[in-house]
Amino acid sequence: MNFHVLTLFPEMISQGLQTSILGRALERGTIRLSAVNIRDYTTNKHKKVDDYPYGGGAGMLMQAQPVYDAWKAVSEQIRREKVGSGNVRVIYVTPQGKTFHQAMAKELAMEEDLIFLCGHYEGIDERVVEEIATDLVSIGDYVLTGGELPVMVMIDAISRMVPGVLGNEESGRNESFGNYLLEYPQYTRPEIWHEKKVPEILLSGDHKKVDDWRLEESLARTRKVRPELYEKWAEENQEYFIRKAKKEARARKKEAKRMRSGNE
Ligand code: 6GU
Repeated sequence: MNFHVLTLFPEMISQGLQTSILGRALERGTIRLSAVNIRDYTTNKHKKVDDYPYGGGAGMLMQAQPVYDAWKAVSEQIRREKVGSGNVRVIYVTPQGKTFHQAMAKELAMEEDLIFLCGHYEGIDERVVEEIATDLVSIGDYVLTGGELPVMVMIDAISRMVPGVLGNEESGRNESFGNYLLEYPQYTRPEIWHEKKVPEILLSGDHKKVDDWRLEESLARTRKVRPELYEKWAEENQEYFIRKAKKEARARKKEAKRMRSGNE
């Protein structure tokens, strides 16, 4: 996966993503990252890239020319290095976009190249956005000073869906949102900490019981904190509730039988 980021602050992107798991993926070449400085493409002799908005209003806007030329240079470079690759998606990160989510990360992880465009100041001249952006994406309902942090968030989420980035292939799948559920609580050594003991069942070695316990914890957590996610899961997993009801009925029957035999 090749990430290309058009930004006024390239060092923020390259420094922000070279640590830990993504740092290792970058070293290995599982993902590649190039942060392109939009300012390098301005034709203005003072290197200016912004100007006042027509119609007035607060702040400055990024001008179309440097953004367009930076995009063009990157697109041409991608085309030169690839054989017959189709149009590369250009993701403009903006609070005006659709909200980013896990399924989007998974889908974008299937692309060979992705171009991200970071706005700054009050945004970018609409005409260049219309011309080059294929997707408008936000990371949530709050306003940030620029698109760099959102881009790093998206690149992180997308990268961990790229095969080979996570050491343990399992951890990409079996986790929050992959199946609408929040993850269950986890514990590591020591067994007792601040007088709190690790739940007994996790020490039992009974994998079936551990899995059941974890699912119950996930469900309880999700239902409490994210009821809308819980409802979605419940809708798609009705057989789980049927199985559970049957199991409980069996347990009641067994208990009743035990009580009867005890009374005899
Ligand atoms: Cl993508 N950009 C900015 N500037 N602010 C945001 C955002 C993006 N997503 C949420 N807030």
